[in-house]
Amino acid sequence: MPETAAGGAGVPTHCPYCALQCGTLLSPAGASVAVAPDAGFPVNRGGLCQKGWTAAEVLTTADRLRAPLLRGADGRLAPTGWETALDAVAARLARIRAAHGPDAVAVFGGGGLTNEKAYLLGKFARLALGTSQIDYNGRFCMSSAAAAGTAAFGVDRGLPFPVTDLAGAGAILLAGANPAVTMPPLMRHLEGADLIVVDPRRTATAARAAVHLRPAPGTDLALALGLLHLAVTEGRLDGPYVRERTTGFEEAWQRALPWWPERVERVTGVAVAELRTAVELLAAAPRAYVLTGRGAEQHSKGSDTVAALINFALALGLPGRPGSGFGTLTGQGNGQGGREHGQKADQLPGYRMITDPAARAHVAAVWGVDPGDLPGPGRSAYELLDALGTPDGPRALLVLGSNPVVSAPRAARVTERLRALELLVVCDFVPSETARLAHAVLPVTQWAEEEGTMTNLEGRVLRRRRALAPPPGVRDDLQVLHELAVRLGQPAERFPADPRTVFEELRRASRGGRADYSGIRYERLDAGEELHWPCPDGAHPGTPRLFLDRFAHPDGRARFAAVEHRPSAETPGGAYPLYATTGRLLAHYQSGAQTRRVAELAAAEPEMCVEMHPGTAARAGLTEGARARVTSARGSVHARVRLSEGIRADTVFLPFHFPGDGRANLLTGDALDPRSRMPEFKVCAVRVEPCDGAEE
Ligand SMILES: Nc1nc2c(c(=O)[nH]1)N[C@H]1C(S)=C(S)[C@@H](COP(=O)(O)OP(=O)(O)OC[C@H]3O[C@@H](n4cnc5c(=O)[nH]c(N)nc54)[C@H](O)[C@@H]3O)O[C@H]1N2
Ligand SMILES: Nc1nc2c(c(=O)[nH]1)N[C@H]1C(S)=C(S)[C@@H](COP(=O)(O)OP(=O)(O)OC[C@H]3O[C@@H](n4cnc5c(=O)[nH]c(N)nc54)[C@H](O)[C@@H]3O)O[C@H]1N2
Ligand code: SF4
Ligand SMILES: [Mo]
Repeated sequence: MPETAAGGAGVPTHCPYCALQCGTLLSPAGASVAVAPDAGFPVNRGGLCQKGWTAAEVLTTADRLRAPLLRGADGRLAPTGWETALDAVAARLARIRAAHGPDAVAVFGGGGLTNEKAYLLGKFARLALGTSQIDYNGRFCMSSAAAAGTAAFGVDRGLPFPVTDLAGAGAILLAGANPAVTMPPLMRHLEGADLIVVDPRRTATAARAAVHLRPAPGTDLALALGLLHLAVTEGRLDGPYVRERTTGFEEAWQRALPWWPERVERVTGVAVAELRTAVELLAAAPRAYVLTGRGAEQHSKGSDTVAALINFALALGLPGRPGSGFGTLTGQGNGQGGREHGQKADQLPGYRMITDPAARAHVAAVWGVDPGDLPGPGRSAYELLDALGTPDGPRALLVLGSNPVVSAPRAARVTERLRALELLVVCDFVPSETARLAHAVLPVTQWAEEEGTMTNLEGRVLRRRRALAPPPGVRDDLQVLHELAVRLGQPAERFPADPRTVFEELRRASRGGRADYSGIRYERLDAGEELHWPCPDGAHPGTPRLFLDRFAHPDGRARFAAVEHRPSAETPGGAYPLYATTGRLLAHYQSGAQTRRVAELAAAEPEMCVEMHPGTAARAGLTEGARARVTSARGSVHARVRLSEGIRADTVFLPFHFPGDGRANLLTGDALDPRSRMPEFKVCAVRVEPCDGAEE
């Protein structure tokens, strides 16, 4: 067993939460395990955040699901045996499919699932159910950056370089990312650089910045056009790089030309002098990076915003230059791998497009079916949820690895649609808010109880290892898919339940695709090899750095994009005078299904809060700690006021980690990015008022 920093031993694996996938060592501790950081893993170098340290607590949480649940005639969920539950679920899926066609059954996956689970889930949907209706929560997370990255570079890998490269940078622009809260151990790689943080709030990350640009929510596209404008007019364009390594500069420049700095200041609220400083710091640094997070991406123009930031980075000659670059901080534990193996509506494994005849032929051959048997593209995540239980929409839904009652936009509508289903099946290890609505709940294993692989934000493929026997009564997600597939008439060997066997098939399915895993094997990972995809054969060392010689388009060049600024779907005015934006707190993860069950984390952030400027609060008659009602055109949220001098006076911020009437998504709307279908989580118009006790 490897040594921990403290000299102990343990099973090497990775944190169950975010895409940093910090290395951890698990050692036995009573009925559970103790977590220690793995000092030998370069990404976290011995660091963990509070969530990582306390992750083991969820393994033994008091309300852990330990038996399948079926909703009975009395309307209550009651425990039952596995055979009964699987038979009932399969029979009802088959009945709905037979009566209404395969698209009447749908699947919703997650970016936290291992590569093996994501792969088998996509195969299960396309073959066992025969449905086109599968998408996943990564649509809410990475889709805008993925769309823009693919268009610009020919391939979407969040960071096309290892995080350790960031340590050599002189300047780093962080557009809408708050890693001091969302990936704390990443900050150690950013210590040497001047940070330029773009965020409407003075976050913990902004507090460490050389320059903090504070645009109004939803105006990053104008800001990025202004940065490109300044880069050119200040003589900072890297002409030789643009000529040799890119195409489309002229068209992009024509769009940026009218975005002179004073106009950008009027639209964004960011002072001209600060814009100039930002460009100067990035252009003057011998090594520099532009990185994006959800703040710039979760908009109805998120993919154009990322494209505009890529344009700026290309103008400075950063992408594909050693020690410099452009990247996106992927969010969920397997946010990267989760978008490569076919759980997305428009994709097949290997990051192939489902509409591409050659891709269909390749995957169909690996699956032993006719390409004509594979369905076409389905609805995107929000469109799928919005269609549930409607006359043309799915009547049954299987959820693995998401809690959309809390995390989907326009949550009241989505909850109503989930309630309208004939059959909702949720695989989870805790009774999430979504599981509580289900007709059948199937209890599954957790990270420390299972084997598999994850792909972190750098495209590095990692082994998740079992350190603990699962409690009696729970099964692995792969086993559940296997059992259901067999009951739906599939040959057993087509749906292996063993992760290694699934990975072997995934390798073949990915061969020749954009995300090629064919040279990666458990044996190589277990021997300590550091493998980043693409890794096209068994002797290939993997690709930690992409684009050094060429971009992934056929001509080897990166593409500038001609993009225009446009307003958000909803802007403040009238009855809703403030911007509301949403995001994360340090102590909680996502919908909170896991972290709200950890005592220390729940104590750190026990309830919903709204961050607002003291002046804005005073005008609304609110003080620190007061209970407030935040209302948008969709609904109201109750939250405790948290004052901050560092947030724009026209903006309030709400975390989305809380359930019930604390759900930030009761406020958000259904506007989608036309290209990525990303919801506009980061902008809606609200009013904030005191909430009298009677309402609570
Ligand atoms: N503690 C914690 N860590 C996490 C997670 C978690 O739930 N909790 N989730 C993981 C996942 S899945 C993800 S996707 C990542 C997300 O990681 P981040 O992208 O860092 O997180 P967010 O808080 O969603 O958004 C970042 C910042 O965007 C700002 N912002 C809001 N609107 C705008 C805008 O219009 N423009 C700009 N420029 N900024 C804006 C917010 O104020 C916020 O500080 O975190 C991962 N890590
Ligand atoms: N307003 C607002 N809304 C947002 C965002 C925002 O910034 N603002 N961010 C969006 C983003 S970036 C994301 S990623 C989404 C995330 O939101 P969700 O998709 O809801 O993510 P989680 O809360 O992680 O939900 C995962 C669920 O699956 C379970 N689970 C975890 N691992 C497994 C597994 O291996 N198998 C199975 N079967 N179950 C598992 C967990 O217990 C939990 O119930 O939220 C989005 N929603
Ligand atoms: S930063 Fe992310 S991966 Fe690391 S310990 Fe925290 S939640 Fe886990
Ligand atoms: Mo995410």
